[in-house]
Amino acid sequence: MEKLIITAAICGAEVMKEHNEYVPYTIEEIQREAYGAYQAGAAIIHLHVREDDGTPTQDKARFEQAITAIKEVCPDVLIQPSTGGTVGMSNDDRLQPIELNPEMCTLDCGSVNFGGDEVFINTENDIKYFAQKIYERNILPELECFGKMHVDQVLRLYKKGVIKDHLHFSFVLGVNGGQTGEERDFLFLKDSLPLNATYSVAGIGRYEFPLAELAIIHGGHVRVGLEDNLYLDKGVKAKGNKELVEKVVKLAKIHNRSIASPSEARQILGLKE
Ligand code: KMH
Ligand code: ZN
Repeated sequence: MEKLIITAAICGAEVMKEHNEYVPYTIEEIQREAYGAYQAGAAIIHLHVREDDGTPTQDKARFEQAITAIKEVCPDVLIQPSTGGTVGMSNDDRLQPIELNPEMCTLDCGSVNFGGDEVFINTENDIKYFAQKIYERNILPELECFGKMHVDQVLRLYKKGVIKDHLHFSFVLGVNGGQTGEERDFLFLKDSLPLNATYSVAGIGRYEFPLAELAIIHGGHVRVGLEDNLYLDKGVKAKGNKELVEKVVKLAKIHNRSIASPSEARQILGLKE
């Protein structure tokens, strides 16, 4: 089986220090959390950034500062800025970090309710616009799908040539308003993919580790981090992203799956060194 790529979603845009004190806001905190995750075995850092008071931002300069700080301590790690930002941001605001020409970034492949009145909007035309801007710069998009209909949307756009090889999906399951993260959901999604695609699974909240284990067993890849889940165990808050990545590494050992270095992750994803 392919080596396991671990992505650490270290920051997010919605979770706050009130939820877990280790959620990073400042550049120094982002650097600390990225380094801890990398030391534990993460090959990819899925990156959101904040103002010092925790306000989410897609400001290009702030991303540049964060990426520079991360590269100082883990020069080879793959950095995957979010183009999702947070609910309510404009498309061009969300797209700012791609101007830094990262190797990867996210591409959100459909709309989803986020609870209450919040809708994370990604219309078909939005997806086309993001795809055009991302491919123009030769960036590999991670195709974020919050449910099966988003996977179907990607496959339709793939047939039309809007979305291109290499297809690397991220199933984000268990969002309040999205598809749940039970085993049957996972199997349904992974079995819907073309054979040449790769995928990673991000389970929200209590789904994080059960889905990580399923992905490990079935040859997929895994995303964990404070963006998705604040707890190491039931009732026990994680003391940072490092602990969450360490737990995945332990699960991988149990199932005899080796961990991909950033360089091996690049090979698996078809990225140039
Ligand atoms: N914060 C969510 C609204 C992404 O990074 O591309 C969107 C998100 C997805 O986190
Ligand atoms: Zn994100």
